[in-house]
Amino acid sequence: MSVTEQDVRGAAPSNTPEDVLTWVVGIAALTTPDAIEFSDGSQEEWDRLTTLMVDTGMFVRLNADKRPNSFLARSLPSDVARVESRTFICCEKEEDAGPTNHWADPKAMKATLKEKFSGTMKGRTMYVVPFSMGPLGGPISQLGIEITDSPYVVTNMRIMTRMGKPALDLIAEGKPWVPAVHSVGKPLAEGEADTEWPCNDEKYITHFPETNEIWSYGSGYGGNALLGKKCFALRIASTMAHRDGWMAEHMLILRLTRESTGQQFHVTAAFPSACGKTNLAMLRPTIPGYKVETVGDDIAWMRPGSDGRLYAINPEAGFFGVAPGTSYDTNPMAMETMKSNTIFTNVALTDDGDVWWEGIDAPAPAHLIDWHGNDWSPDSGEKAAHPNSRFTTPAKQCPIICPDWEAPQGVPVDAVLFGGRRATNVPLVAEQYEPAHGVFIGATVASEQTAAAEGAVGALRHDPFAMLPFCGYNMADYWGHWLEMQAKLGDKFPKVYQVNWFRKDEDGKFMWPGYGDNSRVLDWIVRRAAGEASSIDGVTGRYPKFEEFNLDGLDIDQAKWDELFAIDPDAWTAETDDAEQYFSQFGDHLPREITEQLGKLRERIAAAKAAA
Ligand code: O2Y
Ligand code: MN
Repeated sequence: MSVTEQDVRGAAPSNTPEDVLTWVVGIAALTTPDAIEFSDGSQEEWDRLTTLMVDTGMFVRLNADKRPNSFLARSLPSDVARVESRTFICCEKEEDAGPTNHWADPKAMKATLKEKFSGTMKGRTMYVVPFSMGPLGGPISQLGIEITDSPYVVTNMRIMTRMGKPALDLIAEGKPWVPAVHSVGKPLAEGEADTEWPCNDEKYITHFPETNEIWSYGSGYGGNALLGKKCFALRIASTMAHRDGWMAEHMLILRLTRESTGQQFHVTAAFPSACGKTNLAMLRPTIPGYKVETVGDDIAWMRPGSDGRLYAINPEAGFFGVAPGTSYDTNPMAMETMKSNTIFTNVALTDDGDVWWEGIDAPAPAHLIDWHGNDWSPDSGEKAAHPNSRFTTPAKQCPIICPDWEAPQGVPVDAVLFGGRRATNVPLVAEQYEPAHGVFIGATVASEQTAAAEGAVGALRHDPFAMLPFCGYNMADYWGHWLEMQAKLGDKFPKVYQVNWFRKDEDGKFMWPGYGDNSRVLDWIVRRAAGEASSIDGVTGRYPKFEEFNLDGLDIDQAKWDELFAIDPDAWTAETDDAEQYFSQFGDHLPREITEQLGKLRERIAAAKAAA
């Protein structure tokens, strides 16, 4: 017997508004689950669902002495990452999705989804998960409700969002909410046993920006299934922000406090995947004088405050970080955060019930259970943890979480950084010449692909504003929105910086130590914001002066410094030709200011060539 309207009304908390009930009844009629639960976000619910998943084999309970209240899940090899090729923006006009998104006609996609979701929850429980992105009731926060047939999703959402009763209470007060429907796409026949990772080979991650709806089918993993994150907080939120005059960005948020004066500075930073964003979000400075605290590691929602400055919140409540490469050496704060209350996905299991992955501090043990659930030894010849294996862990457990990370009004932003993984051409740091140049810097972000990403290793992928997979509308219109926000805030809009930690020398060695030493770059940026440091005009922007930059304790002399900032005019001519070609796909949507900035860059290259 599948869930009836009476069942929905019986399961719903008494204050559930009629519009929510009507929606849930409709989805239940379509998907025909066997049971229904409204998530309240309680400890009792977490304990019950985690125990249920341990019993069904979806979760392994980790050793309670080593990793209290923590679990391991293993997905199917066909469901290990976001699937950009199956991610759709469904708006009336194709050009509003733009050339960098997969567009689908909303009516046609709704018809497909109706077919796919029909009976998809049979044999399963439907969970109704109210959640808030951002602090509950905050002026920049937004509400949503995810319907899902995956208890894995419910428990992950409890970590990643403010989920349950308090969010439903706000919805009951009449606050707007975004409906999000998720199914793993694996109905169970009468008496059929469930698998450890139910999913479907066919996947649809769909967004309807004109009606603020999300429908996701076929995957149980990460960004495909935890719909508050990439689907809501970036794709749908970017379209809401475009309409309503705010910004939804793929950016970490950091606070730097000067220990001598207590002065605070906040920077946001956007990086494509595999550029060490989580490490920067939890940076341990190698230079004295600063306390660095984490506000967010992945997404920033920003709005102008009453003082005309831009204020940022982290809409999430947890970190969904990549495990491989994370260690006490590379990111001790992440390691401390995930000591308890954490869900691991696709890492290896040690014989004493703890987790292991490539790049963790400990050498590979003689025996592990790998992410497929098979016996593994160091000479197995395969990775024990999947390269995209993850930890889902509460942000509040981070030892350097900023005391204001949940401030409803956010933190005022002093600078915005854009980076990529670039072995050549791009200097360590460059400051914008003018606001439109800042947008040009963001629009030309590109990064070399690593093994963890879809695409050929080493190939350069354009990833404007690190938003390529996450912008819910035409990318060129998004650049136009940035220009409008800059015009609105005038000189209160934070300055933009291009950074590159990954430049290599002729021998293929990294020229910059990176990690904690990136605090030296932040120090210069903060001193620029405070009006204390000067700069030199260069081809790609304003550069720091060698003598003013804190290189204490590093083996970087003037010659090495010059290499870090070297510009080869011919290589940069090729960069501009490539940018021009990339921009051409946007046709009339490309803001005039971007073309102007390309012209100005070409003039600076020509001047550098003439001077050489
Ligand atoms: O593969 C996934 O589903 C997760 S992707 C992800 C997770 C956390 C933060 N950022 C990302 C990303 O791809 O930018
Ligand atoms: Mn991200």
